Amino acid sequence: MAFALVPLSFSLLFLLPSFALAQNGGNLTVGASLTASDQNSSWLSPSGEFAFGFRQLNNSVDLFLLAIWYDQIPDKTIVWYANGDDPAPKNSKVELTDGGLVLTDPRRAELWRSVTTGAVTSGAMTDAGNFVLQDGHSVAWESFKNPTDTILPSQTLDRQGVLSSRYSDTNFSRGRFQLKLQEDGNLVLATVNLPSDHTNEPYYESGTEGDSISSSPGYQLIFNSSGYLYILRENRQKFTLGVEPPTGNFYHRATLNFDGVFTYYYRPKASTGNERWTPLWNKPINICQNSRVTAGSGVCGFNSVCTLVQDQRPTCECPSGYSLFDPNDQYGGCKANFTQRCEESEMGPVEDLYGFEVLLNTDWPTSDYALLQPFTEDGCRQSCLQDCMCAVAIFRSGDMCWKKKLPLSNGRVDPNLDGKALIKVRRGDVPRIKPEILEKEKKNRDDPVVVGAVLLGCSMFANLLLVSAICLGCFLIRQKKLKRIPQQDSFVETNLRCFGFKELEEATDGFKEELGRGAFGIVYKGVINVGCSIPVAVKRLDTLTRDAMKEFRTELNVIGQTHHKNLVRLLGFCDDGEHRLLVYEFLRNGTLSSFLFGDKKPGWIKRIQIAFGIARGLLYLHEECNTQIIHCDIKPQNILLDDCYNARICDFGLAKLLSLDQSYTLTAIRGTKGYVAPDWFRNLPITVKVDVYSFGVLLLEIICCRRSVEMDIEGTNTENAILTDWAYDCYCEGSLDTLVGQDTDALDDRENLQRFVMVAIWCVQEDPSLRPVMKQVIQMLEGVVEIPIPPCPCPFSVTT
Ligand SMILES: *[C@@H]1O[C@H](CO)[C@@H](O)[C@H](O)[C@H]1NC(C)=O
Ligand SMILES: *[C@@H]1O[C@H](CO)[C@@H](O)[C@H](O)[C@H]1NC(C)=O
Ligand SMILES: *[C@@H]1O[C@H](CO)[C@@H](O)[C@H](O)[C@H]1NC(C)=O
Ligand SMILES: *[C@@H]1O[C@H](CO)[C@@H](O)[C@H](O)[C@H]1NC(C)=O
Ligand SMILES: *[C@@H]1O[C@H](CO)[C@@H](O)[C@H](O)[C@H]1NC(C)=O
Ligand SMILES: *[C@@H]1O[C@H](CO)[C@@H](O)[C@H](O)[C@H]1NC(C)=O
Ligand SMILES: CC(=O)N[C@H]1CO[C@H](CO)[C@@H](O)[C@@H]1O
Repeated sequence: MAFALVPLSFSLLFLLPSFALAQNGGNLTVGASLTASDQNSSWLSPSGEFAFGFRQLNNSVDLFLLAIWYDQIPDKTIVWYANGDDPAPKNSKVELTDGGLVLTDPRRAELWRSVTTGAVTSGAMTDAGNFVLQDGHSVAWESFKNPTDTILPSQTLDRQGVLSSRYSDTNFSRGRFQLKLQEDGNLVLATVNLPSDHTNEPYYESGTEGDSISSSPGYQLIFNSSGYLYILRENRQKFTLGVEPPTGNFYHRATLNFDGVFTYYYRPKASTGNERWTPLWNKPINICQNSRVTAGSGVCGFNSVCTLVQDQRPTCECPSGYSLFDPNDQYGGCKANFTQRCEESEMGPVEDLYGFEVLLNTDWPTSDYALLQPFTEDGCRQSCLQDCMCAVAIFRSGDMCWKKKLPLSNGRVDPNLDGKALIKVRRGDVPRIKPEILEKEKKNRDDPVVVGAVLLGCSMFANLLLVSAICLGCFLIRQKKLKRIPQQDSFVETNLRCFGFKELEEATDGFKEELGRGAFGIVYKGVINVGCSIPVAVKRLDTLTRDAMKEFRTELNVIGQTHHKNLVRLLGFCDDGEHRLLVYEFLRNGTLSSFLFGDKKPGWIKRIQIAFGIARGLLYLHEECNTQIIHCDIKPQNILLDDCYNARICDFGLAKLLSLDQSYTLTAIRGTKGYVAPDWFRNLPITVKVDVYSFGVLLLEIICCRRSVEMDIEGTNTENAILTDWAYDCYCEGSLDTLVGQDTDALDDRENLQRFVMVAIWCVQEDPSLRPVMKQVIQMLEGVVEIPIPPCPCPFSVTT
């Protein structure tokens, strides 16, 4: 209880002075007015949390925006605005009249007016952030029913309701994106063809239009007062958007950002100095790679290329030879700074006039007008060069040449493209090479690469036998309590517990019992006390580089938001001076490695269940959690087993930190033919397919109960040394018996066995584009889809 009291009394203290301000804006009568000037002029809500009034526009000190904002946070985030398209000059005035709110400029010309029903008698700024005009006892107008780009708790959006983005972070004119609850009940995000209202095909759909047979159509978008954002269907069922919001003393908002991403944010109400708006989830997951869009320019405007950066927000960049239409508007599209005239070919060889810049894995999927196939890259270049329509040629998959015309639309970086864009540029008046872009391009590709270090992970659990978790139940209850209490220093923006270094030093008895050694450092056994003692595994990351240290909290947020029964739970962390540690739940049944390769071969059914568990965990990381996580180090030492032999993936989400650590280089993994996908050595982009590869290897190990590489087979049996090769040979010869040895359980279940082997062979295809994604893997494992005959995993290598 002591726990609960501290923050409560704290927040009371916090609120008291605010009540004193209440008389200001709680209840306004007709005639009240505000003037736009350098002085603060606003009406506060009774608690003082929200303010209505004038805000000076950043880029122009003499222009003002009539807005509603959070008044008690330093950045005073704006949640509603009236005159985005018509900024108000200094000394403009907003007045509460019986006809509603009226905004006029100093010459009394009307800039904006609330369209009101009935005669207004009073107005008030509420503590929910809603500005309400009353007509006697009914509502004549409210800002909640006339939203701009943000929706707040206790606000709803009816059918045909729209959120409209602003033009840029600081320009509140109507922007290029719109969120709408359509008449049919579907919630969609779409680009708008400004200055008209026409929207293009949606780039996100909730799929709640209902089909009258199995599902009921959406009726309202509801942001309820506990922070849940969901679509209420006609039959009262809820379709929840995104993940559960944190409970406690937080502000919540969901905003259609100016770049088209609809993001749910939260931040602690209490000010500790370094809190910020933390994105909890966003729609769509990847705004750049939208396969459905066919019309419109795409997120970045015409001729531009979209790349996803932090918090799943897009950035846009012009290819070389192109420059921004509006140098101040990164998202406004690009223009070519030359035009190729078709008559030019008569002026001499086109080769002298034009050349190509290459961008890897870049595509404008909706701009092609011709496909040449089969075709060589040289042929492709020649063909585009000679063709005055051709602005870009995409050469992909080894034999396809797609010719594209201007304007190029929906440009994006797509790591799965397996190809390159040849961008036609004019020689002479454009620089031959634009190193920044090529360099940047390379960086983007390398980004998810977790070089090296991939190797050790949490093999520490290997030797481990149990210590009992007597009060697990007690812990869970405790955890729940902890979650509700927003203690300033105990949590990052997630629900993770923050430990002091001293505390963990005590918990591990001075880092006494070592469980194992991983890529960064050592893992120790510990016991933390949260009312009762629970065993934990404490991972020390003391060798992080400076860059990685900066990323630490970001990554924690990602990991802290994961929640799946096939993942090891992160309970807390320590970020204290020089020390960075992670505190995981402790699983006492050891690693998959010790389970599979121990003395006794474990049962077939158990093994199948484990394989499914791992597959589901990976599917979650790849597709279902808020931020896509590529594990990059799937291997049996990184799979732990809980009391019920459920597979639990550990060490996920650390890949980013490892990649920042320059001391781990590619060479460190070279030569270890094991779980590492060949993509790593080929300088191919690292995608989820590297995990699929590792999963394939792991699946074979689970089937055969042997390691992927048997180092100590000498002389006699070397052809079996590499499990993937051997398995493919056995599969081709139809001799699955050889593969599983004396495992009668497996042989009795031949159908499943055969299927599992086929899936594994698909997963270990050397060509990443041939490998299935985890969703398909699971469908194939379950037998709900037919599995095609897998090709040889390494078509290019010479077989002896
Ligand atoms: C606001 O003021 C008006 C006029 O003084 C009064 O009639 C009304 O009851 C007040 N409303 C509230 C909520 O105090
Ligand atoms: C304006 O507001 C700021 C911060 O809320 C305050 O420090 C300042 O004194 C105010 N200025 C006037 C003229 O009220
Ligand atoms: C104005 O600019 C400052 C710094 O340039 C920035 O921190 C602030 O958020 C901007 N304000 C608005 C309303 O955009
Ligand atoms: C905001 O952007 C629009 C569209 O580009 C432009 O017309 C307007 O002048 C901008 N407003 C401000 C205040 O910069
Ligand atoms: C908000 O919605 C959630 C999820 O449906 C529900 O659990 C909660 O009780 C609701 N809160 C309120 C205040 O209605
Ligand atoms: C073409 O664009 C580049 C930037 O992309 C610029 O540096 C170059 O000067 C431009 N050339 C012409 C002729 O406008
Ligand atoms: C290796 C190991 O610790 N196995 C244990 C896994 O969990 C079951 C059930 O709790 C125990 O019976 C095993 O001994």
